Amino acid sequence: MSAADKVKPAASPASEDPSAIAGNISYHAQYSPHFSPLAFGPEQAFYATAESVRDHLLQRWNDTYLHFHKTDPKQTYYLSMEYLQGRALTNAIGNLGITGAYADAIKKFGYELEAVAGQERDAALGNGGLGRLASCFLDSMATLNLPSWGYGLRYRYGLFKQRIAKEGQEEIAEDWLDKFSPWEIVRHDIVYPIRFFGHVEIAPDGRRKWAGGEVLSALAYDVPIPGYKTKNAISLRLWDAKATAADFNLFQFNDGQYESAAQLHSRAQQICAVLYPGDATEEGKLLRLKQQYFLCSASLQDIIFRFKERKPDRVSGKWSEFPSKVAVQMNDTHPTLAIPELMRLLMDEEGLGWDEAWDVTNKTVAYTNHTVLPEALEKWSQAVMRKLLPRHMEIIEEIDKRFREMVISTRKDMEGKIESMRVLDNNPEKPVVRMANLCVVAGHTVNGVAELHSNILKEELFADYLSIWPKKFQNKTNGITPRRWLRFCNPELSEIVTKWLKTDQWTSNLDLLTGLRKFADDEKLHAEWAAAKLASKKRLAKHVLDVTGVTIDPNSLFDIQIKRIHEYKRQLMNILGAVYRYKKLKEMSAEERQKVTPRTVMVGGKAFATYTNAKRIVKLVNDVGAVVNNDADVNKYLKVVFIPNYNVSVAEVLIPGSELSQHISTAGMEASGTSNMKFSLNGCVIIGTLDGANVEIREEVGQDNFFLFGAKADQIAGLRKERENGLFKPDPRFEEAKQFIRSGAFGTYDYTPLLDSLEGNTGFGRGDYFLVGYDFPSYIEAQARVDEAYKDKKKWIKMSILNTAGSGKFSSDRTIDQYAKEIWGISACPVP
Ligand code: GLG
Repeated sequence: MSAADKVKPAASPASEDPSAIAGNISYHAQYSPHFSPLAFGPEQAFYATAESVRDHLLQRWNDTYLHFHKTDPKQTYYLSMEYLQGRALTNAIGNLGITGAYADAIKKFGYELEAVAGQERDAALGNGGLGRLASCFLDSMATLNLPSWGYGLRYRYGLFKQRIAKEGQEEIAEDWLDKFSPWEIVRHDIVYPIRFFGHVEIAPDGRRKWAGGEVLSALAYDVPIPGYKTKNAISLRLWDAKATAADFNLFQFNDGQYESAAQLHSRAQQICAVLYPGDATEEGKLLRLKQQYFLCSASLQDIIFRFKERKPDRVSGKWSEFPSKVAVQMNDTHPTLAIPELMRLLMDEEGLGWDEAWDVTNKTVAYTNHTVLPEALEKWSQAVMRKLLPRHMEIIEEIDKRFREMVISTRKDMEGKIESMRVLDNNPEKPVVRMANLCVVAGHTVNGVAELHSNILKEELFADYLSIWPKKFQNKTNGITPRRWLRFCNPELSEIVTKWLKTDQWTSNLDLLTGLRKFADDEKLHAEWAAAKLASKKRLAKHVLDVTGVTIDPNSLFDIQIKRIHEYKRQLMNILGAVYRYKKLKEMSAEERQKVTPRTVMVGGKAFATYTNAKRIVKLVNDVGAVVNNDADVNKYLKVVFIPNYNVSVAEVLIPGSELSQHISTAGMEASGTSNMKFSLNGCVIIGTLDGANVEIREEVGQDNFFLFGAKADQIAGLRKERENGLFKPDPRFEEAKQFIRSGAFGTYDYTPLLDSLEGNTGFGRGDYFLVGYDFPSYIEAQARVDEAYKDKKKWIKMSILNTAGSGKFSSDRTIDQYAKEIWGISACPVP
């Protein structure tokens, strides 16, 4: 039956009355030409509903754009290779305050809102925390009415979709655009040329000019981002790469040379095909660099266009005004090319001299570092850079030269440090450009993402620069949006919080959660809290059954670790712990087992396609699960489940249902972590090391409400040295767990190389670099404390409440407010 058979279409966009909304949905079902008009199943209902919501968003988007245009405030542009937006429908109507109206409207078609919302595919244009952080930031920027936009790329196939097969993880292309995304608005008038390769010429006026090579177009797609309870809606502008009809060689095509006829078209398609294409080959490296430049160039041309658009009488003599109107934030080093690109545009296109262009660039750009892992600090081959971006390479060389001269002339004492501080590493075997150094040298501010991490940046990674620019370095502890990560994903708990605080203002003022502390012993609250948790656990159990076929017991302790799979995050320690637990359970008598706290261990996350050990870990979790879950002796007391294809919408089911979550990285290695904040906010207790934001979470929720174990950051180097010197003595429990796996208890797959990485004192793939062996005993002991604590239901619920109550600091509204005031110098610009 068609939508119009049920509800008469009425084209009244942006109404908040359920009947009018239903009419608008019906209108979209018929006149938005995506599906044939007769069928109206849940999928069609989703797309028509989303398009109807988009009408609301567009209205706000337009009003906001116009308001910013008229008031001409200083605006922030957030440049990020990743955004993990997840689903948008529930979030959009929630932020707009029209959830009830939409639920009623959808009922008129015979559907439930939740089922319709469940049809949406995740926009998964990211990899992990860095991408999800960017998405939380957009939500807070809009909510705080800040003049700010995000820029990114419109990857057709995202990162990848994870499937678990017999051999372990398989990657398949993400299908979020297989139909279409109802949230993006293509802007056919926003197109910029992007050049690659070519050479540098001297123009008649003496300016340097980049010419030749190949030129593609960047086309803008806008995703409106509504703020919570405000009229403001900002933009996430995603660039797609295009070639034009003029690039299509009709002559060749008619001659049967189909591939060469459309060569530029296929190169354009490669640019936005996937996030982080494999970079083992030279082609792969070149493609990644192209992507980065594509994002930077399109965004900066657009930013300059808007700078001029807002005041057309701004003459070129006024470029000094640029930094008072524009702030550019580089999310990690991926958008570093924004620096030489802004220099190039200012000098070659706008005619500024070096000093003036440098001054403008320096006052405009700032850099956030998200990791201290050396392999993640990008370095690009100078040869590749020179070939793809010859003019930028000249500019980078000049930046490097001037930096060296500055240090030599002003800081004699630093001379010995210059080589490691330089932008260029001219090692003749492998000359590279160090992107992080370029960011530090050119940016006005550099920040880390949690206190501990920012201190490591100042004391270690960037210590030499600190003595030159003591004021350049800041901390901005990460945050998460309380809208998506409590209000909308956990309605049961949200209602309880609102009821006990007697206000729902916590949704935009998360510090109010401390008001729960005084009820932490209240039995009525305990009963409600436990009931909400159980409801979420049941929903989670259903998800697990649906995607894995494994039945889990909602009365067992739900223990979750979800994040990208990486050796430093130590999922291997988690699974070794589960293996040890399993072995002990096997050794117990039936009576002894009855005293054990039943536990369901869940692990989820994607392993990068070429990261072999990470993939082995995924396989191991699955293999352990297959044995444990089918072992009738013990599976009442332990289940181990790998949750496939972890993404934002899966997290929205898992986090509310969690009771214990693991944030167990080697201290000093996890810059911040943000899922730790989400868990804690949802009343989940953390077992973790003193790493990243764990340190601050523990401070806020209280040390009694956090299970701490493991070495501290300042011990790690010493422990590694000790190990190198052969002084490490492994605990028998650690040996036992490894030996059990080696014995073949979990199947025939060869785990030797994975386990060997934990053996020996040093060496590539050996030597237990992440100190699993060192921390294992204290980890097992902390887990035993968890088991004991869980037996005391009252105590556990109190811990849970105090976790939520102590989460106020971790709102991304707080984080963004600090960025706005302390880095960007922007202020709120609400649409009246
Ligand atoms: C990083 C880090 C995380 C951090 C996130 C956001 O590994 O610790 O929470 O960025 O700052 N690359 C990442 O995902």
